[in-house]
Amino acid sequence: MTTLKGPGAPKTYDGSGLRIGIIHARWNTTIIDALLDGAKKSLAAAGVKDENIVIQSVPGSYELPYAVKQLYSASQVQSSTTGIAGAAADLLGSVSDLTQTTSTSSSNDTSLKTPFDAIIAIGVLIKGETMHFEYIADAVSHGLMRLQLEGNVPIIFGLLTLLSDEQGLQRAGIGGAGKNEGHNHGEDWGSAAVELGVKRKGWV
Ligand code: DLZ
Repeated sequence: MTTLKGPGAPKTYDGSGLRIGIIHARWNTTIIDALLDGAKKSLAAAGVKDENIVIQSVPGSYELPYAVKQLYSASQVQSSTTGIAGAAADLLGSVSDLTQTTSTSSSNDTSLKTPFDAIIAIGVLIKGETMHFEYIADAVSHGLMRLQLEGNVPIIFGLLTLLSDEQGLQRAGIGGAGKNEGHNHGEDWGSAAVELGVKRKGWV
């Protein structure tokens, strides 16, 4: 059934060559865990390999922009330190093409050490009695947007800004008091990470 809301008809992208990072907050853990499962499910369905997914957690949503920045920087450093080995592996790969031998295991190892193709930031903010929610929602949204534009890496916006617990449960597909009502937005975030990760390698 076609719905008015949502990202439209699903398209299939091959995530088997992608490296994806996930940073999630731990506040409101029940909802977070379901969203995380949803994201992992979509990544697996698109062929992203387990060993190419790195998951880290932080206490709350406010910590997401800093953590995303550190995770991405660390993957860039990791990539540059494996650069020589990577170049050697590339060379071995082309030699093996020429001689029609099978590629070495070292080329497989080094191929895992590329910077992340996309990072998913997951947090759940539930409005309380103070202005805390507004400040965190605003700061985190702007922080993540700035990071993806300045860092030139897709950052998937997995921050739910909710007016009630039930809104969050519904958006994690576990609403309706145990009836698993709603739609798991984590699944959409996993798919968005794969699509943007693939497109990032070539828009034209
Ligand atoms: C302090 C706080 C509150 C009240 N509510 C939430 C929330 O609903 N969701 C969330 O992810 N984090 C919350 N936090 C924690 C802050 O994000 C942050 O971890 C602390 O202020 C420490 O920097």
